[in-house]
Amino acid sequence: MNVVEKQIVLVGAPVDEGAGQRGCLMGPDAYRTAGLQETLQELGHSVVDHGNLSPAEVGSLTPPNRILRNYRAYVAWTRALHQKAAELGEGPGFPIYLGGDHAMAAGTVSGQARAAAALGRPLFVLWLDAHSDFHTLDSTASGNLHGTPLAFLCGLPGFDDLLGSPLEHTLKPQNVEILGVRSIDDAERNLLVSHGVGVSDMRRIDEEGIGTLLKPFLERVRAENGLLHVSLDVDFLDPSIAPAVGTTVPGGATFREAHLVMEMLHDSGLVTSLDLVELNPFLDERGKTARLMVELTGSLFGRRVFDRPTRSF
Ligand code: EXY
Ligand code: MN
Ligand code: MN
Ligand code: MN
Repeated sequence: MNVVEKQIVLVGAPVDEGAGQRGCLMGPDAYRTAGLQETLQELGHSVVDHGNLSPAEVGSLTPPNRILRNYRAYVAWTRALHQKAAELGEGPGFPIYLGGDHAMAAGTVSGQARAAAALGRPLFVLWLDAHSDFHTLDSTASGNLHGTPLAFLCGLPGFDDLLGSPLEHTLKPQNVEILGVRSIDDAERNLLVSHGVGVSDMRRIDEEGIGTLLKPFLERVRAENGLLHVSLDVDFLDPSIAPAVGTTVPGGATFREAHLVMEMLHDSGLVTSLDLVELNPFLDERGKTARLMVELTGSLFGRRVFDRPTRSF
């Protein structure tokens, strides 16, 4: 398969205040250590590493309630990442945001959505995750803010502090597809249904096949001339192949299901930005998870073992 060269921009987002277990702040350097840049360059892409972002300066803030953990950090990271993603999203490069826990997506995806709007195109989001991350600041029981970004991005109320004003370019819930869920809280389920977000849990994936579920979503992105942001949470994968995450849930995507998703995404040519989130190197086994995430990213950018079946069976 001849690979179309892309200009890839790596952006480190050492965010770990949104997770219950600290450690995701080491994620960006774990990807660098696992050879992400070299893997992409070997495929023929040009890669520039913008280093790690810092959170924005934020004045005093009163959290809306006492349950929320590290609320100020959530605001500070969202503003910094939003600005960076809004800039990169209008440029020629392909941004890969290296996390960092999933709270970072509030900034990366909202910035990409703003850029998409400036380009006059809708932003679609493929959320690969064991969770739906669809809590509001009122519905979360844990107060861990990595459980809320997708609710913010879909325009649910109560998040105005994040960017200092109501989110202007919200995602259309019907342009969001969550694949791989197997741990959703009741409050999230009610919100997902009432907002019409596309959700395919592991049971549906088992019954119908992940490729069968992904295909119509990609066809819709293409039909609507959309841009496609992929947000890949380590816990989408089965813990046996990806242990380095603080919120493991048994029964995740297999090695082949994950590679199939990335290979189909590559072949579609539709993906325009990527988050790699929730890697916690503190919980890894000699870099096993970091290396798998790098291999999966390679599959998204054209890495193949066989271009075509070596023989027709
Ligand atoms: N729904 C649970 C909570 O709100 O605490 C678990 C959230 C885990 C979120 C991780 C990033 O995917
Ligand atoms: Mn997540
Ligand atoms: Mn998750
Ligand atoms: Mn987590």
